[in-house]
Amino acid sequence: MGSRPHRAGVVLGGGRTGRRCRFPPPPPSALAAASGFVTGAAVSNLKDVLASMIPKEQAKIKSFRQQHGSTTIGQITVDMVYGGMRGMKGLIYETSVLDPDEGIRFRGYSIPECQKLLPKAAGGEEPLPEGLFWLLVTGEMPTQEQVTWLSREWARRAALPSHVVTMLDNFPTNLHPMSQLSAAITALNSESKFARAYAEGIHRAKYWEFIYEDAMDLIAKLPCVAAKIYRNLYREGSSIGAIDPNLDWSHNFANMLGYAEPQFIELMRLYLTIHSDHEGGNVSAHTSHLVGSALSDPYLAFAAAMNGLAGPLHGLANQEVLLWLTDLQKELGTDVSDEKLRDFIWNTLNSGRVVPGYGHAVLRKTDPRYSCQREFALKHLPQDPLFKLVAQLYKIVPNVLLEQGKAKNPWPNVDAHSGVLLQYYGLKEMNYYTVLFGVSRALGVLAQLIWSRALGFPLERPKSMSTKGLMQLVGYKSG
Ligand code: AMX
Repeated sequence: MGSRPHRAGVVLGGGRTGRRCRFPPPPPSALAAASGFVTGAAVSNLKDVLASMIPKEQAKIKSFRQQHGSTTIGQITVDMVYGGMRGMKGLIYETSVLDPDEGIRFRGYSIPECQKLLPKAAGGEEPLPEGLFWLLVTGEMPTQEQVTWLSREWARRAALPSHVVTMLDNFPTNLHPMSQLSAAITALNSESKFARAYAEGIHRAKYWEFIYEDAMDLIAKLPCVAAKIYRNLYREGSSIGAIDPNLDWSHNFANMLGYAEPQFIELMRLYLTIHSDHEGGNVSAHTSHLVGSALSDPYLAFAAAMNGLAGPLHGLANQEVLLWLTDLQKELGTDVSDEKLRDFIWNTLNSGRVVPGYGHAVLRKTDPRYSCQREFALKHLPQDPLFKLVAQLYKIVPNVLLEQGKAKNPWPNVDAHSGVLLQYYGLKEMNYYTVLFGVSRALGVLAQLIWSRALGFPLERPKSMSTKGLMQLVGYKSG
């Protein structure tokens, strides 16, 4: 694996039966930008920026570990071991930190701060995910030029190898979009520069450079894979068309999906920014961290992450929310009293199910990712009946969950709102929603994967115990 020569015959998936669309060569302006240093003052080539940062970070951590390597940072209780390791401080994840009350901070910046400070598209108001990726990788707010460089760089790397297109075209229509996404990402590892370099015996100090290349390639290709899945399943296999190197990543993605409305493109920019990262312990981030620690290449590590994201308690919750809302509307109609909603929620709970889109393993307040989507809805679709229902549920579900007294966090998470916005613009295929989450999640977990290899993190291998061993350890006496 990884030692095959790079394929020349890459295609940017055409229709299922139609002509394949060759990836157009970028115009000279894009090539100039892709060589970096387009600005004069600020360096625009992300790899150069990283190369200058990494030795300093390595030295900082070395010195820290020399001083504090044996300092204790917490206690592990028996409940934590049985309770999914909640609250256990067990891994380093540099790109973002989740505060239970305040929500996510990307390299120290809250979502409202990112919305204000990250570069926007011309005429746009929402942040560009390219900027967020730059921020996650470097810890610095990027310039407009740096973000433009990334857009062009990703456009340049977007082409899919023909075997992945063929594979996607041959999947049965009853294969879930997330399974298709995961399988396609796994198959993309034919392109892994890291796997090839490792097979050739690359020095470990250079790992990060190849992880960086794979991360950039994978992020660039993901919208093409995702759009191909969408068109095969819901648009009769029509062509996704060609990438325009002068457009940003989200705009190209929206075009390939077949959505040209400017407001939808803005929604995509916001959506792909806010779903990117949620510190390191969530299932998708932790999975990519774990699999990557075995030096599996970024394609394999990210495919594993997507299998975790496809779980209904994690990313699939956005699909579950829309299914639940659809059931609710089918049963109760659109104009529903608070009392009837309460009964419906209680029925869900009493039938042993969770209320999707509510609760969180770390958060203890309303998820700011929910709040910023609510703001978007209030601005652009305040009269949408489904948005009104979601807003009504926001007033009722937390009280019911509090009354039930089980959920530690009765407040909505990101998934309670995202589908409502998508359906408003016509993207009503709810089985597809987690794929959009997955495309965004690449930004966070791959940014971290670059740093994990740059900082030389070892194979992850926690200690497991049997119940018998744990009982002996703590001196348990039965009866
Ligand atoms: N509806 C009903 N019960 C809930 C609940 C909800 N939304 N959230 C938590 N609970 C229950 C748990 O199932 C658990 O019940 P148990 O004691 O009978 O097993 C109890 O409350 C305590 O759970 P917790 O400590 O508050 O939550 P957790 O850390 O174990 O789980 C999560 C967190 C997200 C899995 C849970 O809140 C949940 O299932 N929510 C609904 C699914 C969802 O929205 N997931 C998306 C999360 C965000 C994301 O990753 N995309």
